[in-house]
Amino acid sequence: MPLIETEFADSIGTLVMNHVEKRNALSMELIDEMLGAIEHFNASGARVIILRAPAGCRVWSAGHDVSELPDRGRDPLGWGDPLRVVIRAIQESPAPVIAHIEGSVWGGGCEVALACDILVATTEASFAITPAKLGVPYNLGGVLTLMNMVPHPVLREMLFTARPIPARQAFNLGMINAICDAAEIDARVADMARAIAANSPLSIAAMKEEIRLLAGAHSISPELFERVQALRRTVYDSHDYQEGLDAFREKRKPVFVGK
Ligand code: KGJ
Repeated sequence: MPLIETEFADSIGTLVMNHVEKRNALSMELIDEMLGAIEHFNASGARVIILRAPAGCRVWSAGHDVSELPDRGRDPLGWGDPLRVVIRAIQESPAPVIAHIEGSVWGGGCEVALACDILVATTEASFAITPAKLGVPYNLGGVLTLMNMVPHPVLREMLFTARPIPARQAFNLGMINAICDAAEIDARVADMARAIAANSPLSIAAMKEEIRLLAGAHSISPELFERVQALRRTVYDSHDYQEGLDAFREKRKPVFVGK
């Protein structure tokens, strides 16, 4: 059974993440299907891509599939990790990607949403960034996606408390473009998609790429990069990282000791 549904009409590609039993946890299998759909939309000349969950979903995405995170001793969010790959596919697609968000959004799911070009959410939606609940050292590219979208004091609060913020707060902070009732969201997103699809795709693709390149234009010395990687390595080598994974798998609260 496929884990996604797709539709392509009027130059608008719609990708529905549809693994509701696992709350759209971003497993390799789900991400492989998402990548195939994005490639197909790009090759078919899609002018807009809509990324969504099924109507009425309580969880938009539960984030990285925790069962696929490696045990202690290996970087859980390296360059080839499926979450990193799908984030790049969204950011590098020439077509603007609209996140159509119903339900709660967690961890890597939150980064996927925030990597989209435009976010429209229902008033019931919420956003939580939860690596600190698992003991995961988030990677530099991921932190950059978040820093480009969330005011830094709010980002620190979200990262350090791992608590969800409601869609209305995200809207007031400018993290998302629009909020509306669930009954209206399809029409709001369709209206936005049609407006984009009617404009010049070449102009839009160039501007999207310019924004991506400029927003990522931070230079970092090899020494600093190696220092950050060493910091992260200390985290994923730790007892606490393994404890976070074990606790999730055993459905219990983790006990972190700071080692
Ligand atoms: N990974 C793997 N499996 C998951 C995940 C996940 N992230 N989330 C949910 N599942 C699985 C559960 O293990 C259940 O499997 C099923 O989905 C339904 O979940 O026991 P099974 O049926 O085999 P559950 O918890 O019964 O559903 P709800 O009670 O509706 O709760 C939904 C929640 C999304 C609130 C809850 O599942 C949850 O807290 N999930 C984890 C959310 C999270 O912290 N995700 C961040 C993962 N980390 C990251 O993305 C990253 C990048 N990081 O750096 O940490």
